Amino acid sequence: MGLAVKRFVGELPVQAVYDIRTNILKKPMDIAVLRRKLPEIGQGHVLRFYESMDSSGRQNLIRQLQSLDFQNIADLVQTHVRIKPAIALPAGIEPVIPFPHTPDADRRQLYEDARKRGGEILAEGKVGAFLVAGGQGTRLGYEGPKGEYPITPVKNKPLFQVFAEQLLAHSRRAGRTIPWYIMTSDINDMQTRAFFHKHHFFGYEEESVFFFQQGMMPAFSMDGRIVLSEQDSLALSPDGHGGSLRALEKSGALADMRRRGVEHLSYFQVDNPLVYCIDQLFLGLHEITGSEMSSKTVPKANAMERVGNFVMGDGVLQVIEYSDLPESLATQTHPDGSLRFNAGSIAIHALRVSFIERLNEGGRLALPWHRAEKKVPCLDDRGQLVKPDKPNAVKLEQFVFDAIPLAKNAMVYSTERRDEFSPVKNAEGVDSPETCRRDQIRRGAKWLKDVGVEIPYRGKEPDAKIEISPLKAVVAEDLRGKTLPTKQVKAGGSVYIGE
Ligand code: UD2
Repeated sequence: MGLAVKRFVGELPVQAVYDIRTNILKKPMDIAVLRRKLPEIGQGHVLRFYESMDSSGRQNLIRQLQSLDFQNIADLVQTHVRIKPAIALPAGIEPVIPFPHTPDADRRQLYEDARKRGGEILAEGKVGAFLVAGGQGTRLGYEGPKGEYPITPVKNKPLFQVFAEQLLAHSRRAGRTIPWYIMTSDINDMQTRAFFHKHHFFGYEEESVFFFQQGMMPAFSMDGRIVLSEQDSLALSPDGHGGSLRALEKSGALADMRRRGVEHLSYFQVDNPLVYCIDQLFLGLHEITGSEMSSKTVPKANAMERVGNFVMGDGVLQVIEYSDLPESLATQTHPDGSLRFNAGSIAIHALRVSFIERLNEGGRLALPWHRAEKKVPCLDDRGQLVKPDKPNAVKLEQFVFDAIPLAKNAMVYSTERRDEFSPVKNAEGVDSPETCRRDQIRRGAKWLKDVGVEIPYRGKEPDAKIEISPLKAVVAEDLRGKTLPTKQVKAGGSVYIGE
């Protein structure tokens, strides 16, 4: 039986449904209303075991049902579950030309102005940090919230701490605390909050951290019936990072931003400790170009790398996910052998708050849904749990990058993988804790070498564990002119450059 626990979406209890169309709190649907409404949308079966449940089981199921948008579910069953919607690729797909990492002569002044402007909007309190951490982390095989995962090479700091320290360093520089919005989901919200409390928010100002939960979507059988995972529980999973743009509105986070005067969000994912949570130049370019949603790209590691592809589709900037870009295009090369479609998405964005508000106008977030067929354990008609050996259900998610084609002046900026991207996604192999720690050491070694510290190498790899605290340096330049504890790293040694 599920536990009946009071959970909160932002500041609002889930049981109270906030209607963004009317701006009023709606009375939650009670069991009598659910009994009437569920059959109307073909989902009456979810109450099949209701009579035999204890009160905590009943409360759990009702709470889950109250959080769903019934009309949306009825529509999606028709358009995305019973049928597979065709993937609508644009007719003309061309490569993008991003803003270069290092400016050419024509852009030198623009970049200088942008860096300055980025610093100004931070000092004016117009920037919030936005971390999406609602996902399941299934591939990593870690039980708790992914942000708890210890990832730094010397101190084993968890991902959350890496971000907190970066934001603290930027806040000190800006002369004010940067508001930090953290999206969790029903599967990790309480643990995430408890982890921050246990660690005293890693030194960050608690009042400036705003947790909120994203929505959950049920899995559907291929014929469109919501799957039950227990008698008192739907088979629910987070509604995708695109759901963050709805959850920001529903939770009151956007209203909080308006109150504080936050106009831009710096968006990043929980799995990449190399990310620059705040990047003055990128934010400045985003602001100066009037872009409503900006993105960072890196050249792809190979044609089939599992990252989205920035392309111009029928003249509009967009991301085509790795699984959707036809292989014939993904593998196209220039005469020199380099990839023609080479702009990988590393899921780092800047978004205008006014843009997110616009996307939510009319009460339904204007992003498409993506369908995936999955193996989902489910109850059969007698209430017995069945573990399928082939995909038996449809899951639906929204992706944040689908907002890009809807944004005015959307901008892409090219950066270096070794500086900003090494996610932890898999337990082993590519994008694993091992490769991520290696890349943190490589970056740390490079930063130290640039300021004259001697680094031992074994072949091409630094032969030492190296970690630089974000409180000491968030970018390489921060080390210039600073006193360092050592001028020479010992072979096989371990060096931590703290504050
Ligand atoms: C994502 C992108 C991919 C590339 C890559 C870079 C998708 C579909 N693809 O791949 O194009 O940019 O990242 O690392 O996104 N999350 C939530 N709620 C959800 C789902 C995800 O908060 O409902 C968060 C999750 O906690 C993580 C991030 O989004 O921080 C990435 O999610 P993922 O691991 O599912 O994305 P992935 O690796 O397929």
